[in-house]
Amino acid sequence: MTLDAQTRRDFPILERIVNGRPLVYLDSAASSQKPRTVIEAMARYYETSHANVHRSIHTLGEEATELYEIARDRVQRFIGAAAREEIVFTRGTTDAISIVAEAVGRTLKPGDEILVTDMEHHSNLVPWQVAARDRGARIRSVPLVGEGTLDLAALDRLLTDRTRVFAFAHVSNVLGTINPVAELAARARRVGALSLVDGAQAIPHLLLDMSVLGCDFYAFSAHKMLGPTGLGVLYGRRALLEALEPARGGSEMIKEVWVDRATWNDLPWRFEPGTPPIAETVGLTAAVEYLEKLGMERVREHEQALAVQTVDLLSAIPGVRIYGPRRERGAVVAFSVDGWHPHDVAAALDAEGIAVRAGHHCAQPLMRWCGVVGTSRASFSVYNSSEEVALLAHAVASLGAAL
Ligand code: 7TS
Repeated sequence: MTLDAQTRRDFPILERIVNGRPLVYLDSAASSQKPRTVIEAMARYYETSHANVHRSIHTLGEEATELYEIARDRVQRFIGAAAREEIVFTRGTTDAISIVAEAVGRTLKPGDEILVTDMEHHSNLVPWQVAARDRGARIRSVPLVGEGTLDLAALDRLLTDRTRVFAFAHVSNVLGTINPVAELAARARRVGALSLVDGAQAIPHLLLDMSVLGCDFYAFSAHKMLGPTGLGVLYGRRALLEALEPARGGSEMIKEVWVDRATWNDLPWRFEPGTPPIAETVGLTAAVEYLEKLGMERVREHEQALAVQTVDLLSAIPGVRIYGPRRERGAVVAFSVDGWHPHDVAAALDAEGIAVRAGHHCAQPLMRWCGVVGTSRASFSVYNSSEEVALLAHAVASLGAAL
């Protein structure tokens, strides 16, 4: 059985009729849909166990705390982290990157450099710009070559003893390029730089193992991996998190407080000030269980096949341009249609019940490299089918014919 045939019925929203057609949801890179188990786990939590965490010794408080901490264990196992202390819950990928950028930012000196790449999402650029701005530090960027892969020769020149952090995407949200994380992290380490990986588009698609990747920090969002919005994860190597002075304060992250000073809590709570998104972690546990049951190898294979089928079908249509590597890619395919603004492509597809994203995809430097203001983009998850890709290709082909 294909993966979509197995999973489809688990996603209630996919039964929707949109503009008179059955919904074809090809925008999972922006946010994936949620299986019933995730929706029900969150509802059940609110109906039976809700209370604040880490503060109340009453039964509900203890149940909520246990569910919250179980989620941490599940995430630790899912990504192959060495210890539960290495899993910090955040509000999302953007928030996870910002936590590191703010903390490292306080230690930057004039002349220090932050290295990024030309394919980054704004979430992995702007927090670094803010961190560097007041410290006289400088942002440098690894250019792209060929179909949109990192220029590894340039990387050799750009990574120097001035580089404090090398921050890069695991999978590009536009090109679908899969970057060689282990190699990039090892190169960063050789010059004494920290490595931070934006895993927003990798976590829903690839089997991850932090012990193999060897990066220092890894950030991702629950809502792109079948889980709820408002929750993300920052993985950080324990010794580094221990050494990092938290930039954000409040309850939960402290041990003892006086009016003018405080001591910090243990990891990972040191980086989790305030009441966290609790129901969302319960939802994430259900999402992780769902993905584990499918098996990430199978997920990867399915989504890769859909992406390759999309590349093949769309690139055969006259006037359609595809961005990014042809074969080895994540679950996204960005494209443009001659004579059509990307928003008009998305609107025309929406009229047929097909949801794709159009615009700059929060990657304006990359759009400049592509030489466009925006693109349309189809992206895939476990519930998408080969038939849906064929419907997309048919609809895109008829746009060309309509000119
Ligand atoms: N990094 C990458 C590579 C992303 O694709 C996204 C979201 C983010 C960071 C930010 O994640 P957030 O959960 O903090 O918002 N990407 C997209 C996208 O491609 N279309 O909509 C959101």
